[in-house]
Amino acid sequence: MNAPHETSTLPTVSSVSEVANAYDYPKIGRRVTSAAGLGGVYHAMEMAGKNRGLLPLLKMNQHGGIDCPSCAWPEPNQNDMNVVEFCENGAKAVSEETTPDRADADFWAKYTVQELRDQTDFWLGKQGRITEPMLYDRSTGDEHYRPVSWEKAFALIKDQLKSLDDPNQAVFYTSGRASNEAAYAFQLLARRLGTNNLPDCGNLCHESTGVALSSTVGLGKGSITINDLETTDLLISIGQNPGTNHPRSLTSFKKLKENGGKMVVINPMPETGLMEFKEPQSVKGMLGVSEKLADEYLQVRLDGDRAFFQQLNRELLRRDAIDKVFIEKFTSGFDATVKHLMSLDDAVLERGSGISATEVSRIADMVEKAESVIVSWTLGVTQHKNAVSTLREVMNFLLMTGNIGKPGAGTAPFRGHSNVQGNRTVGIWEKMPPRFLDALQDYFGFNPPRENGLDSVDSLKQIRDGKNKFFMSLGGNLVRVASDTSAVERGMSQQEMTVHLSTKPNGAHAWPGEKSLILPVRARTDEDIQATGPQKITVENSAGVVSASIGKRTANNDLNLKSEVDIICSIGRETFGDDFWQPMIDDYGNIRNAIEGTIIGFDRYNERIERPGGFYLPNGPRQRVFNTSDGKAHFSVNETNVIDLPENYFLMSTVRSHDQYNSTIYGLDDRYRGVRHGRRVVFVNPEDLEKRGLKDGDLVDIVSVWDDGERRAPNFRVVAYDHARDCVTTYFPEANVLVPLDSSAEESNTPVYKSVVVRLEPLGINMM
Ligand SMILES: Nc1nc2c(c(=O)[nH]1)N[C@H]1C(S)=C(S)[C@@H](COP(=O)(O)OP(=O)(O)OC[C@H]3O[C@@H](n4cnc5c(=O)[nH]c(N)nc54)[C@H](O)[C@@H]3O)O[C@H]1N2
Ligand SMILES: Nc1nc2c(c(=O)[nH]1)N[C@H]1C(S)=C(S)[C@@H](COP(=O)(O)OP(=O)(O)OC[C@H]3O[C@@H](n4cnc5c(=O)[nH]c(N)nc54)[C@H](O)[C@@H]3O)O[C@H]1N2
Ligand SMILES: [Mo]
Repeated sequence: MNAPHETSTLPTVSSVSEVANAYDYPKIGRRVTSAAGLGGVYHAMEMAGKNRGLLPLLKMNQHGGIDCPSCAWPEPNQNDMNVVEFCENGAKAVSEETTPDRADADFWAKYTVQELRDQTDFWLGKQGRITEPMLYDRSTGDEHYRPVSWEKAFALIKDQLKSLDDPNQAVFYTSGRASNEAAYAFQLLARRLGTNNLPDCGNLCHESTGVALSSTVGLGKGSITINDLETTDLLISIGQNPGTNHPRSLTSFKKLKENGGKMVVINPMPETGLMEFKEPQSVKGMLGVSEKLADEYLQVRLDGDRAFFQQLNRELLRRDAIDKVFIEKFTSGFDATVKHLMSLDDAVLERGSGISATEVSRIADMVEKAESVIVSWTLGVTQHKNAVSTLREVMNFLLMTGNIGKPGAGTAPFRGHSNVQGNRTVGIWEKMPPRFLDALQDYFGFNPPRENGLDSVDSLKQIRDGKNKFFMSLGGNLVRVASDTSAVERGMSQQEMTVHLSTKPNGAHAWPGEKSLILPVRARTDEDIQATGPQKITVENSAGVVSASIGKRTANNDLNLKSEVDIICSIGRETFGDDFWQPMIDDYGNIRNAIEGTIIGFDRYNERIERPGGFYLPNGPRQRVFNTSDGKAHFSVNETNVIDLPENYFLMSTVRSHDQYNSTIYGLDDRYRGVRHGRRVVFVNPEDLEKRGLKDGDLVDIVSVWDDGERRAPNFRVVAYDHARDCVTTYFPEANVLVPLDSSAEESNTPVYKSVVVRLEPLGINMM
């Protein structure tokens, strides 16, 4: 057996006091069981006040203001806007950007790269905004990053790009916070160099959604508007924790309930934000009165959603509760689906989902009564081995009931990063269609590469295997958020050059290539003035609405930062000498003209973003137009694939706490799950604890077993929790070390972060 793949920097411990010294020390208390409310706004204001971030907050998500850099939740109609349209976690995101703390030259002089490796992401992020460009050069023997001029930084990147034998030795990664303008410039840089290696965080997130929706309804995006959500008869929410990750959606859930709609929640954990709600801006909410959200809660087994939708679809077929007119007119493949569904075994499906026939029948009753149904989902569905089939089964459900392309009905994948959907629209994709590449060629006059590039997982394999020379990251923190942490760390540092466009220090900076540049950027909240005056940027939300965002002047404007567009286009200008780069820096309207000239749906782009609320991109499924091979929406046949566990093993999911934004750790609490002061916790059903001889408070190592050896994440405190049986949940990114790069979903290649087979190995220490 190979050596365990553990994170090298974590010590093992043998007593409670050692735990307290070596790790954060989680304490478990009472859960806060209704989301938002005065508490939420109080927490938000507290952080904002401390960090002088109040001004940007008040302009957040308003016309002429800043689009919130946190999640991709759509803005309500301008008339429905609240005076303050932001949530606690949006406030945290803004106050992280507007922080007065500085990671300046002294900070980088104080810590060697090795010392940075020993720090947590929480500590790194708390050091504050990076103040000037920094260079690390291993060949000098100096173990520190040192200040470097922008000119020298661009010249070094030019030399490196010119020295590659093959442009495919370069990888250009994007995190979904980048604006449409920065993302478009970034894909142009990669394709000008000659590679389609444009992985993005979307590969790790909603790729399964994109694949399933494109193949069934011909567009890889959701079909609903915010108004649909608020007026639907029935919302089925699967695998999401909106109280933490899309808090502004709770206002729409509440409107849905006020309008008489019902909610079904499918989740292995009864997440606070889905069960009860207090609206911070209403009198009742201020008085602390909470309202019930979920009408039905199904405690599904991890990866059990496919089996559940097969149970439900069978039940609806048995009842003949289907929309025959819709099926006949708009779909193909129905008969094969019926035949397959009817051949399945109820007992196997029930074992797969953990949901009883009685529960299925109750949900079928609700579906039968509803004139319109929406299914919403996020990562609890997309990050499994057979996630694409699960979503195709969800589509079978919506298609057989005719719930697509009519008011109050359709698909609602809640996107992650605030502009992850827009990045993809404007060309951040390793396999953009030939139509786009042709348009790029016509517009800019160079010949873009035609073969597909690498997605995130395949890029990381190339990096791990020592075959990649240049890595550039437009935001994000791929080292921390990817699978197989230690292998990725080693791979990153084997490269000739790594370049990070970042706001604050993060784990990726601690694993530099031979040469490494940290190029500090203006964030979305910062004012951005170029030759033609203040610049706006644009973003697309989960509902396909494109709107503008303008930063405001803050103390950060005095730092030696550049905008992402400026940095990327300057690299393009210096490296290739083309005359199209500088005008794009001087006026971002020129980038929007290029987007309009190369991508469908952006006519009169510069004009239409001036409208309050922006504009909708075309959406076929919303109009029952299906851009598939036969112009119909496709039914599909999906295998059941129940994961059977060896004795004493669990299925493990990795999720976000309430105090984090992916690898940015805002704080060490997760008050909705009752956790304080720590993150190394694993939530387990009390009956499972008893069955396996474990107790609440036990310290355990989490171990996963693979063909190439075991992977171990040490020292997690067991927390007895109302969790689906035989399944456990812990936090990402601490547990990413347990997932091999090779464990990724069929078709979408998204890492399997939510159904990892693990055992819990007790260390003989109890922390109660
Ligand atoms: N504040 C804040 N906001 C964020 C983020 C953040 O880190 N912090 N991240 C952003 C990003 S990039 C994204 S992609 C989104 C992520 O948004 P979410 O998908 O809400 O994020 P997770 O925390 O991974 O939560 C997954 C949920 O799915 C459930 N789940 C896990 N496995 C299964 C399963 O097999 N079946 C079902 N039915 N449920 C399951 C978990 O219990 C949990 O409730 O949020 C975005 N918004
Ligand atoms: N186990 C497990 N792993 C997961 C997931 C999971 O659920 N479980 N979820 C996956 C998902 S959905 C995603 S999206 C990825 C997240 O992957 P990423 O998007 O790569 O990671 P983030 O942590 O969001 O990136 C944070 C960094 O972005 C930089 N940053 C912040 N704002 C800006 C800005 O305005 N401009 C620039 N240039 N940089 C900025 C900061 O330096 C910060 O350190 O993680 C994935 N990994
Ligand atoms: Mo994401």
